Amino acid sequence: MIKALITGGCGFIGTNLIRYVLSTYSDWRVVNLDLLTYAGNIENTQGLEEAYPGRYTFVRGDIADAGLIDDLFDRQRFDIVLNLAAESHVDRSIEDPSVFLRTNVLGTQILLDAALKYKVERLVQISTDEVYGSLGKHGQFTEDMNLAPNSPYSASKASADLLIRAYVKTYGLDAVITRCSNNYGPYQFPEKLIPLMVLNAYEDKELPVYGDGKNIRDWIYVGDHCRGIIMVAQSGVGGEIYNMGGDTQMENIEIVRMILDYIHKPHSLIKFVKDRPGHDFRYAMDYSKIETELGWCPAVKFEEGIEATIKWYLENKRWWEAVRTGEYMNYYERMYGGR
Ligand code: NAD
Ligand code: TDX
Repeated sequence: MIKALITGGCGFIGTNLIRYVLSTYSDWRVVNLDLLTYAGNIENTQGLEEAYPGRYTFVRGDIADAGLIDDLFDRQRFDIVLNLAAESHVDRSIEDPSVFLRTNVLGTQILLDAALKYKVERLVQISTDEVYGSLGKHGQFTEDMNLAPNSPYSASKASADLLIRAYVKTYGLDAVITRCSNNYGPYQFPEKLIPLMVLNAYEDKELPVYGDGKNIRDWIYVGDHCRGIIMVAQSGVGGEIYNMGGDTQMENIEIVRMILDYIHKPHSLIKFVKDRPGHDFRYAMDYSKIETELGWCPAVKFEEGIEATIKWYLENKRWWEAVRTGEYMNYYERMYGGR
């Protein structure tokens, strides 16, 4: 049996990852450590204890709580740690960077210390394309590029990546970093572009597009990312970094129009609003390293993935009504009211 700690397992990617691991690898046991912040939803993993007896456990806790982490690692003796716990939304990091530093930087360092102390065989850090900064019209990010983060969120993720490099070099920790482009799919919190636009379109609300809508992201279906994370965990080389991308560069406005067309709503719902400060223009990933070395490439075509995702939101109204709490409504008003 492989004993894995997955942090942030009640969030978007974590939920998809845990479901993928439990259903695909019968020799993996998973402990999910999640603080259940506004972005974490215990309902996402409901039923897993019963569906996979003895293979899934939930622990509520903070990766930045050194005492709790030490105790958990001491009791569980993990073989592998996959760190997805994070504050993940750029706009929130612009409002208040402090919690991003606490969770994304300090929390990672506490996990690294525990991994060293309890001789974890491998730690996988789930990082992001945003650490490389922004591209102009041409080119792609490669793993050897300098880090040039532009938001407090991406700066916190880049800081964690640098800490990992230091723990590999200084203490000989076996750690690998994955850097992936924008994910979409089921269970994504409706503060991010795609679910926010789907729900607003469904409810005939305005669709707030930042700036001129011409910023470009490279979209990947979350299942492809999860498959890549496990490949890196199993076969990646310690100390290395692996980019993943979806081969789908699209302007935000194109995606918003696609969503409206799919739900049969008019383009007149689109509202161009004040741009995000420091808004990165374009991300694009060169994933040839993981393709050549580990045989990974994205499998889900955007047209299929986006259709399945929109369908999931339309069929899971109860899920998104429950996550749009008072906190969410306040956030929405602060972010978009009068913008
Ligand atoms: P998310 O915001 O949906 O989920 C984050 C989860 O972490 C939540 O369940 C939350 O409760 C938990 N969490 C937050 N702070 C915690 C703490 N201190 N201790 C324990 N748990 C805590 O995020 P996501 O989109 O699923 O992203 C997961 C990871 O993948 C993040 O590290 C993010 O940087 C990275 N990533 C995301 C994307 C993307 O497009 N969403 C792309 C590349 C990389
Ligand atoms: O209301 C909106 N209007 C809008 O035009 C929102 C929420 C977003 N946007 C634009 C901003 C971006 O150009 O859409 C694009 C995507 O925005 P987000 O969904 O906020 O994602 P992004 O900022 O690209 O970051 C995402 O990808 C990398 C994730 O949130 C990160 O966690 C991940 O690391």
